[in-house]
Amino acid sequence: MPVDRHPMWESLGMDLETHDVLCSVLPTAFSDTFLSQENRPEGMAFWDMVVADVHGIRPQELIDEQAKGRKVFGTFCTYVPDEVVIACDGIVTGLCGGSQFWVPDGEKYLPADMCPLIKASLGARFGKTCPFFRIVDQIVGETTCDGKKKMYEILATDVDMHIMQLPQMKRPKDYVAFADEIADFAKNVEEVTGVELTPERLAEAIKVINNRRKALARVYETRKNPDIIPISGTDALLMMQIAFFDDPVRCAQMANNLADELEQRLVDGVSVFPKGTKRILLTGTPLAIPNWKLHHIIETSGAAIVCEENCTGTKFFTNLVDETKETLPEMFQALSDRYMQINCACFTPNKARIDEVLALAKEYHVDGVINTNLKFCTTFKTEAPALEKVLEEAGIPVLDIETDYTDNDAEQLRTRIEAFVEMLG
Ligand code: BJ8
Repeated sequence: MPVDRHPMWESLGMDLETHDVLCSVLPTAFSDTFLSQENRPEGMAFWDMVVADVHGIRPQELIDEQAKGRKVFGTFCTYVPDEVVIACDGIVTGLCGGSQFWVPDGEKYLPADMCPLIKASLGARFGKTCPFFRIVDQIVGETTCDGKKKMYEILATDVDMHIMQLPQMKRPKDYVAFADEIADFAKNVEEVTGVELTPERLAEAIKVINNRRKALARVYETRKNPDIIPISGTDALLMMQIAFFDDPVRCAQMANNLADELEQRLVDGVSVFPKGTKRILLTGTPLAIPNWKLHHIIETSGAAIVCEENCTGTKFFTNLVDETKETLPEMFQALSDRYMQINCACFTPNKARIDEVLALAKEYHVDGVINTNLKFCTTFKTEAPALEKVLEEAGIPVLDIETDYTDNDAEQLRTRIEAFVEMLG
């Protein structure tokens, strides 16, 4: 018997009627996208359970922890170091909106020609239709793209915000500056949580988040096998999307269990796609939950996604934080050194992303790359021609796609993707 979450949502001041509409469409979207797949790993049962009650199970856990005095921090970006929050006994939850459902409420405050991720995120808060946005004690923003920066100003009229100043270049002095910014962030987290940050606490938190990275990387490692595809890209994406919300220790444990199963699948020769299925690397803007659109279209058009080079993919777990540092300043620098290696299009220059895509295309034995861009994300869009040029020179076919959260272009996308897959031979 499913638990009735309405009393909890009501206590959060949510718009119950509108939220019920969202709750009524999600199960169909989930079942069409996920349950229609064959031969899914058994380990996916955990993520299926979480997503089946995505606005219930985890929000209730967060509320229970708040009742014990813990604080919840909402974030929008993979540059925000979870370690600092965890070290002060805080909890981190991702907030990026991935549904068209929230966009109209966002457009009441933002220009229509803004990226849907930004509009959906603001809409989720101001429309009172997302429990995570209602629960958070503080939202942590960052100076990445212009749209997000301006959205944070509007959010700040409604909720406590802390903004991290992220450098936009990667010179040695920028690495130092970001370490300094992390130190300021730590002071803020100490104030909000009332917990003093000690080197011992931060060292432990660094290990926790590194363990999560290692576990997620293990799952991805199995996707590099050139002959067997042990998990669909759609399922791998779901694991990644929920990693932003889940407790990091449980996330690592579940991902390790899944990796065990996938490694066994490689031994047993169990593949979720027939031999010869074209292997795709997806790169570009992140895919916030429940944005499953492209994965579903690609994987029902004769291809399999074997790697996501984006923030809901490799960028989230690649590179570990050095665990050997002993003082807080050294640890802040170690955190900066790891986080500054993320190659977001907000940086200039950002050639390292292109090098990374090329390297991953080889590691994952891909037949083609799909470069996807959320409409009106100018930074990622501007990088597309340079990326295409490098891939084409390396003999790797590329398809460039721009889309939003609506289904209006689904058929057109399917036609283009099917033609691309056919072209791969
Ligand atoms: S590190 S990709 S999570 S900023 S898609 S909101 S960039 S207009 S999400 Fe991102 Fe951090 Fe970069 Fe990753 Fe702006 Fe583009 Fe929208 Fe974007």
